[in-house]
Amino acid sequence: MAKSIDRVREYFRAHRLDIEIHELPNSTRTAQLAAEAVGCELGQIVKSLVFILDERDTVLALVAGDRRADPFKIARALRASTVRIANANEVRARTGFAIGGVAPFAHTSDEIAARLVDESLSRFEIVWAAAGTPHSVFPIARETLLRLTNAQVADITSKEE
Ligand code: 5CA
Repeated sequence: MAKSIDRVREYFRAHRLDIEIHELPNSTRTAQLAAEAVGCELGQIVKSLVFILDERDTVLALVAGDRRADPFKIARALRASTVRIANANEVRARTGFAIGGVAPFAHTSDEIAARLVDESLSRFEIVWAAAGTPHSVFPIARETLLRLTNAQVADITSKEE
């Protein structure tokens, strides 16, 4: 199977996107580390978080680095009864990426039931997301991220981290 960063590269090629992946010597496995590594605001880092809906469906939540995803708000947005964060094995099985490097797209499974975007990301024109590894990120216009993921913008976060 292709290396996870190569899946992201291939995704950009397939979508004719001129986006540069930044491979960094320092870890970018958390939003804080990623923000420090690229010198952007913490909120500009997009966390690609995997949730399990009603113990069955996969939900991808794209959340600003300075916010905390709220499972109750995610459940409300999707009219689901239970939503919980996926564990490390589930994240890998459902996206093909390991925690700390989950990209917002180029997943190995296309069985994602819903994609939600934190409305607070509208603060930024350019955001940064993980490129498949805990040492790589890429900048992308928020509008482009919304178009590519076809995600629904919603209030899905609670208090700031
Ligand atoms: N590369 C960075 C910035 S894009 C990144 O991937 N950040 S992240 O926030 O999307 O990935 C870390 C997230 O993984 C944490 O916010 C947390 O929600 C989740 N996480 C970390 N450890 C675990 C774990 N053991 N089980 C489940 N989720 C975890």
